[in-house]
Amino acid sequence: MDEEILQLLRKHPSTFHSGEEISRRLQVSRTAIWKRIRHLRSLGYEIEASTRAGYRLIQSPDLLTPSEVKSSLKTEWMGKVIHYFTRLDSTNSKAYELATRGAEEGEVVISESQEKGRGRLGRNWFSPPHLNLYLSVILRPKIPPHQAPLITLMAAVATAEAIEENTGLRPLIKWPNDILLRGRKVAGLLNEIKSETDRIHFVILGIGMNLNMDEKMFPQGIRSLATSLKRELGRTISRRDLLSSLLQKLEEWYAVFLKEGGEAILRAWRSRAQIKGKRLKVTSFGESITGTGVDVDSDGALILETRSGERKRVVAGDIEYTR
Ligand code: BTX
Repeated sequence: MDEEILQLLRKHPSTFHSGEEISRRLQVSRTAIWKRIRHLRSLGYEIEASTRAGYRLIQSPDLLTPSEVKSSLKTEWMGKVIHYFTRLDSTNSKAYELATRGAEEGEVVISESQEKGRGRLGRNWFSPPHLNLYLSVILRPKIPPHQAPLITLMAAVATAEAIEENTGLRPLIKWPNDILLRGRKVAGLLNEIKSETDRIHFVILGIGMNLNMDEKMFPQGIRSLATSLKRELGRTISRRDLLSSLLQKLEEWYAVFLKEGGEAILRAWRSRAQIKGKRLKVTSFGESITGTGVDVDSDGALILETRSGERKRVVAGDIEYTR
């Protein structure tokens, strides 16, 4: 019911809507409406109440509720269904569960906080409430499973562009999934896939982005490695606006990928990534190799050349720039 009340109030933001009108439209008592208004106020909505005139929406908080997000979302299909939570273990786990039960392409899981936000390889993603973005998008691409890593590269490009559009900052990408500002991680991607040998059932595109965390809010262990948009810009960024841009960029780049294939994605990715000619140390499945970055191949795997001139192909792992 909260969503319906907000929709009504939002339609004509400067005018009052009488309690009677709202209760007639939603077919509940005026007392029930008053209770919901009180609840909405407790969430940060500023709603003026006048005994004679009724209710009027003055200001919305920066929440990521479906009605808040949809009021600024310009996508055609992505994010039309939003599963919203104030707290979850992990948006990826929830999206995986929903996709297994038949959730459709473009459905999005958003949480204000995560208790067990996940990074890759069993690592954690620090996810305190109301400051950042934590979301997972369900995709059902009709591509062979070996091309799935390209979806990660596609999402990295979309994430970097959404940041740039909202802040003017120019994020770089570190293979395969880190989004960096001044060498520090501002966003990370965790993609999970359910597939058979020749077909993908679904991909869960998990994105975590630091927006409004101050430096002192980061745990000691990652303070020097991580950053937030606020830390870089010195001002607060609207989570709703950034989320809207992000979903829009994802929708656009996904369409490019499906229509034009991986090459278009790789071109955009290469212009933001620092691979070619860089000295790299790659750790993959417990083994480390050092060499010079050559490129990423058409499946999104990293190619590097070792000192002896041998070319190695790495499909998953972490890189460190050694010089
Ligand atoms: P990753 O394994 O590349 O990065 C995880 C590492 O990054 C951690 O070990 C830590 O050093 C550092 N780190 C942890 N939290 C943060 C943070 N908030 N900002 C910067 N650095 C951090 C990257 O994995 C993939 C992260 C995806 C997170 C999203 S959030 C929505 C979705 N749901 C979910 O559970 N995970 C994804």
